[in-house]
Amino acid sequence: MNDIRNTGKLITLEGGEGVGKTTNLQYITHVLTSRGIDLVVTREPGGTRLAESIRSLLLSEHDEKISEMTELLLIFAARAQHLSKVIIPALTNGKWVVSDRFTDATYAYQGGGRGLNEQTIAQLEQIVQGDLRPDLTLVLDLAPEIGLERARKRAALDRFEREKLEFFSRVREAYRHRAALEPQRCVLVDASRPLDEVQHDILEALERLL
Ligand code: T5A
Repeated sequence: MNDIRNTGKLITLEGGEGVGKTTNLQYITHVLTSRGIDLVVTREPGGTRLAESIRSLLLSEHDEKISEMTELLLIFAARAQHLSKVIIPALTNGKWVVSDRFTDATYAYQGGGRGLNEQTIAQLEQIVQGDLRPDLTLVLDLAPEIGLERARKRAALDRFEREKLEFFSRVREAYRHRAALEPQRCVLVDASRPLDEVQHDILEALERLL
């Protein structure tokens, strides 16, 4: 699917809870727009009205437990909608897309966290995305204890954030594993440092892409 692109690039921002994705998304937007890049900023799960409804379903508590496979399929259903309505049209028109989370989150949360088979995720990735992969993925790395503390201070916890610490340790390991597997695409950023140091690394990665 990479041949659908004109000149647009896909940048994704990843990491566990409260690592600073939203904060740094604003910084990335500022850097790219100040270079005159036409940009679409979006998020997963979500990014379209229908996909945002799936997000609400995924993040809220229900009296019936959502099975791991249901969760996985809902995430890819939201992604299919997001790709067809937002990401692919933007890239085709030469725009850059910056997404707060994408498929690495599925490998980290549903694969690492929930223990679903990586091959199953890879199959769904191929079905839903074809060959489309991000051009750059910034993986913000932080001990889950610190990230959860930051998230707790900010807002009420959602269905994922109520998971146990071991779940988030597995998520972190899965992210680190993916970053190590694909060093050309992924940049692992130590997010435990002050924001200006984190953003220094982000800027370097963006400069390389520019
Ligand atoms: N999900 C998603 C899956 O399970 N599978 C998938 O495939 C996908 C796509 C979505 C949930 O869905 C799950 C994972 C998630 O649980 P989300 O809203 O994207 O949720 O993710 P959250 O991690 O919940 O996002 P948050 O908004 O909680 O965290 P952020 O955006 O990483 O953190 P941010 O920027 O809000 O920062 C948190 C606080 O820390 C401060 C900020 O000021 C803020 O107060 N901060 C720093 N403080 C000190 N030093 C720094 N360097 C700091 N950086 C930020």
